[in-house]
Amino acid sequence: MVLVKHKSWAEPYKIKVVEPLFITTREFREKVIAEAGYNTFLLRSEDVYIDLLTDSGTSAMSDRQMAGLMLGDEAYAGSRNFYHMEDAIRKYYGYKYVVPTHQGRGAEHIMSSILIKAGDFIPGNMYFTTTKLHQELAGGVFVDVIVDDAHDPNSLFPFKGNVDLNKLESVIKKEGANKIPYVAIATTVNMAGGQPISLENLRAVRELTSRYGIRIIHDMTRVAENAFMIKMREEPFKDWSVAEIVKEICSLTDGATMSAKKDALVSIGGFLAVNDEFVFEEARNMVVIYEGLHTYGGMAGRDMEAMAIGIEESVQFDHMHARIGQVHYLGQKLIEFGIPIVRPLGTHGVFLNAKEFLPHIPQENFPAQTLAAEIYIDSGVRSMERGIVSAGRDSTTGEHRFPELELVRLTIPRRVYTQAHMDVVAESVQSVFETRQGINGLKMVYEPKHLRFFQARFEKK
Ligand code: P70
Repeated sequence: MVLVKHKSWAEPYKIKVVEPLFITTREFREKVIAEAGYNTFLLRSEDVYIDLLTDSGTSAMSDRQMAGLMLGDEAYAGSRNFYHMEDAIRKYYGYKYVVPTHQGRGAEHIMSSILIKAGDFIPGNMYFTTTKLHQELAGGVFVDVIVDDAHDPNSLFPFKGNVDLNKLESVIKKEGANKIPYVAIATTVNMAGGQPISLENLRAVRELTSRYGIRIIHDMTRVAENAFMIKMREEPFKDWSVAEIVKEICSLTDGATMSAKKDALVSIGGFLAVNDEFVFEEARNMVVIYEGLHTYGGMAGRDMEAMAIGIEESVQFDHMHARIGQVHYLGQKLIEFGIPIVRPLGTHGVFLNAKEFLPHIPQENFPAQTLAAEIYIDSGVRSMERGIVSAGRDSTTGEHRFPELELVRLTIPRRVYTQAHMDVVAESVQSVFETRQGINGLKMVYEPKHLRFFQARFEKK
């Protein structure tokens, strides 16, 4: 194959099926966002124009994946599609044993219950909401050991997903290796802005944890995106393929949980994978209680077939180049407009810095929640709060946690929108930015006990 190098990337596909979009009026949007308690999770999808809530389960399938759906073997036990999926996981990720689950949090539940006991500590490269909750429900305490740069939206450090090795070693020395069932490593780090960890850093984490006999459990939800960033930014790996880097990352860890709704390009699905036979046996026992039989774990045969194909597509260079290229296209536009965003740009979305966008709104009045609602009102673009509402309350004091990062995430589904959609999004954010002085904060009027951001309700202050 002759590779012609151009300055621009283009999508490595053409469009075969389209889904119409509808634009509503500002008056209508003001009404429905108020009815939704100013929470974008509570909007009806049909009232949304461009949906950048999440990249989870929202990507477009390829024609090969669609054909795979027709090959679904919906037998209760031993579906042929399970074995295809297991083969793909072994081939591209290298883990030995696979237990399917309905999505990522199903795998987190099982992994946390098996490995964590009351009083344990789990150091990790920044929390993720569902992951941390399952660690806590199993009796553990999450300890953030990510580099300080990750908490600074203006730091240009290229690997904000890196672990601070000194922080990690201090936790091990303070709590004792026997109180640390594993170190949790995410590729990429969602809450930091979709930021990658470097291979050099991961190798150092492996070396340190091996010295203390501690496992590494890998949240591999966006591992191929992380691998692409390593290829682009980490000199020694520039000639490695995305697939080779993915395999190398996985080989440095002992097991993984996966939400296949992201990298692996399916609407629903997940799994946990381990190399340790004991953990595998335990997980196989648990999966039948909470998810389904060990050869489907909550997925239909057709979902598993689509996942097997999606895993292979996810490590293709052209796919990743266009996927991350589109995220960076939007980010670059916003930078040119002078909008405060997290830099360097990450992989699955652009993260607006609500503290700088709305400096007159104190964090207890939810600047990111407010900004997400305002963007929806302006254009019907749906985004997601990733700040104080997502951080929840401290499990001992019951007070709000006040995270450094108060962000609004514009998350890009894979292979779904065009650059023209990105232009409209950027222009909408710009118009909200121009009128920011007139925007006031919110007060919370309903707060669920767990993962409050999903269902909390707000009113204008
Ligand atoms: C998102 C989604 C899911 C996710 C993840 C990482 C790094 C695990 C999971 C859980 C969906 C979501 C979840 C919680 C809050 C908001 C949104 N992330 N690890 O939009 O996987 O959803 O399959 O159970 O990003 O970022 P799953």
